[in-house]
Amino acid sequence: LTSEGGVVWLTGLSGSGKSTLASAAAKALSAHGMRSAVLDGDILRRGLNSDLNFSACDRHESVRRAAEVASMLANEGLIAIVALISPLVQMRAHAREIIGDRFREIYVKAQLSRCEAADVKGLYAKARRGEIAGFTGISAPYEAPLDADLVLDTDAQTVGQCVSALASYVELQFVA
Ligand code: GGZ
Repeated sequence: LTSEGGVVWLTGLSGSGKSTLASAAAKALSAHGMRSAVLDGDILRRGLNSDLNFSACDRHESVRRAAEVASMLANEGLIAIVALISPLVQMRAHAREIIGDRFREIYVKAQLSRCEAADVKGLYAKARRGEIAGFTGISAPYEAPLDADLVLDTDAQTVGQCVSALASYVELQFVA
């Protein structure tokens, strides 16, 4: 399959499953002969975004940088799979502005209570103890998308189901 290049932008709470779905979707697309690249917020923050903190202003900047890189990748014909909390509507609107008509917003939907109960990295507990200031969902806002292009409900569906839904969606949207 030859893809035209595009960006699927995964937004959701910490622990909602964005990173897992992004890397599994990349594998699924590669098995179908499509080239993709994952831009994961957590990983970007170790390098490209290592100068940024979690203030609204710095989060906005991290979104802007990821959008610029994703746009370049899409121009090269790749599917850029972005996994960033990108908590505010305005931040995602800015990403859409940068990327243009190849941008698709994917809501990785999970109840805060479930993300917090699983607390894979122990960050929610730290946030509740006040050891992390401005933690998304606890002490900083998350604005769920009202008009996402695709919703992946990770509470109701298995990882496998979400990955197939995402891979099928990408093929439908971006394969010439
Ligand atoms: C939210 C935080 C915070 C705060 C550290 N708020 O689930 P994780 O742990 O592995 O991934 C999260 C990551 C969020 O980075 P992003 O670049 O995706 O966020 S944003 O788009 O809002 O810029 C989380 C961890 O960093 N983390 N402190 N205060 N998540």
